[in-house]
Parts: sequence; structure tokens; C-alpha cells
Amino acid sequence: MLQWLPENVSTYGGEIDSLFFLIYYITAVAFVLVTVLMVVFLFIYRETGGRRATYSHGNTTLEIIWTIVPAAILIVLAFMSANTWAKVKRHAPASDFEISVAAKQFNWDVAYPGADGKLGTEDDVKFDNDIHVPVNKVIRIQLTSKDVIHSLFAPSLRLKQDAVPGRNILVWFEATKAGKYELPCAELCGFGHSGMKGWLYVHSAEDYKKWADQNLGGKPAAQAEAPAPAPATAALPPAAKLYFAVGANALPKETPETLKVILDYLNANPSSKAVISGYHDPTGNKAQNEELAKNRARAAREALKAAGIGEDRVVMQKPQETTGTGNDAEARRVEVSIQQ
Ligand SMILES: [Cu+2]
Repeated sequence: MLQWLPENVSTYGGEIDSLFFLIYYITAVAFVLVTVLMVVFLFIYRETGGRRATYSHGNTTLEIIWTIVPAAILIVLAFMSANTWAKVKRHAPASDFEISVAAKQFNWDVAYPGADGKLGTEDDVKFDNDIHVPVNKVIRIQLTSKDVIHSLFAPSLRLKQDAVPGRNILVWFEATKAGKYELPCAELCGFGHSGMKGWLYVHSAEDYKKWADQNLGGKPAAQAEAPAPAPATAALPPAAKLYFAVGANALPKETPETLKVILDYLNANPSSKAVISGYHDPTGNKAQNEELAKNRARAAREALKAAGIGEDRVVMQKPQETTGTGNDAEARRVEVSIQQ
């Protein structure tokens, strides 16, 4: 057996190697046959004195044979390789280990899912050129390209796939032996081609866990993430609720405390406005109910003005009907909320 192929450490590598060697031996036999015959004929039919060249139209039977035999060999090889091809290129086994590899000028962007377990999100953890995987595990790779055609080539895995801009190609492998394997780019892609040296690290399960804990686990999601939002865009305070007495439009006595958070926000954010909504219940005289709700809302507006908020920063809303009963305090409330 020829020993110049790198050691196979892929589950499907054996099938590929068998096909490779079968084709190799067929071509070797053809090569030897043609070369030996050529040399023999050169010798037999060399120029000798007194012999005339024969004029030949060829031999139809021979031509049919040397057309049909290679064609038959090709067809048989195609059928023999169909299953392996489908296994490697079409039927990637399911796996919970999926990473993405994106080609660009001139390296590979390798991304692992972050804490959310999903690829292509903010918290993906990224590496240049190096891929770390556990042994004896189906690894799925989403292969894409930004701006170049590279070829992802792991000779020891018998894996080779071009990365093409505009396509997301799923490739997979399962390594059977831990080790560090070469990951060259197998497509002459430009001036940076020769500098593209990546490595595939196949770890034992424990070693992979160690690596993942150090490199994927505690790592902050994205180091270049925007700083925390400034206080001005912090969440708005909840609406303040003023509960009025039955039939009354005088402000409840706890009004200053209730409005404090709203007033603090208005003072800290001069461009914000207060929105006032009065509520009433659906029972009784609707016009009277609405009038009462309006008067209560106006009382709330006066409270804001008294606290130094200009009338232009107060937005009055139409009275709103609640679905509660006449005795429900919610139907006697005025809400004061913030509008940015
Ligand atoms: Cu390349």
C-alpha cells in the first residue's frame, strides 16, 4: 500500500481512500500498459533496411473496445462513489456541535456559538484560522465566504470544500484520533494565499472541555460591545397614579410623594414631557364622569406647574373609561407618565 497520504483520522476517510486507490491502480495499469507497449512498438517497428511502411485506416473493432472499456470503467466508478459522495456532501448527520467558518482575504474567521447557543448572533466567540473540536463527535461547519474563494482543506480528515461568496455550505466530519492537523487553503486565492496557515486541533473530550471552559465559557460575549446606555436613555419611570376620593377633584394628600419620581425625571431631562390621563368608570352619566376626570387631570397639571414644570411640557389626554365598577379606585385615578 502507498504510504504517502497523511494518516486518515476521519470516519469517512477510509471509503474515500479506497476509491482513491482503486482509481489510482486503474490509471497506473493504463499508464504502464501504454508506456510499455509504446516502447515495445518503438523497438519492433524501428526502421530497418528493406521494410516498407504499411498504410492503415485503423481498426473499427479495436476502436470500439478502447472506447467502451474506459466508458464502462467510468460508469462503474461513478456508481461506486455515489454513496460515499452522498454521505460526505449531502447527508450531514445531526449534531449539537455546529460552528461557522467564513473565508475572507486572507484567513478563516471561525465562530462558535456564545451563551445563547446560536450562531450568527452578537455573542459568537471568534477565532482566526484555528479550529478546536472534540474527538469522536460529529462536527458541522457552516462554510461561507465574504469576498474570496478559499478551499477548506483538512487532508487528515479527507475533507475539502470550496468556500464561495453568496453560499452557505454545510460540511461535516468526525475525527477518530486526537491531534493537531494541518488546515491549509487549497485554492490559489491571491497574494495572501501562502500565508494562510490554520490548524485543526482535535482534543480528547476532557481536553476539549478544558479548552472550551477557558476560551468559550467565561469569555464576555463581545469585547467590542457598546458601553452601557447613558442614563438619559434609561428606562422611563412607571406612570404615577393619583387616586382621588369618590366624586372629588381635590388632589389626594400623598400627591407630592406619588409625583416625586416623575418630577425628578422631568427636571433631569428637560426635553421630556408629562402625559396626564384621567380615568372614569362606565356607569352613571358619561358626560359628568368625563368632566370629573378632566377636572382631576387639571388638578394634577396644577401640581406639576406648582413644582416648576411649564405648561408646554404637559400633555393632556382625553378621559378614558375603565372596565371596573363605580367603587373601584382605579376608575378614580389620574395617571402621570413620561413622554420622551
Ligand atoms: Cu485561500
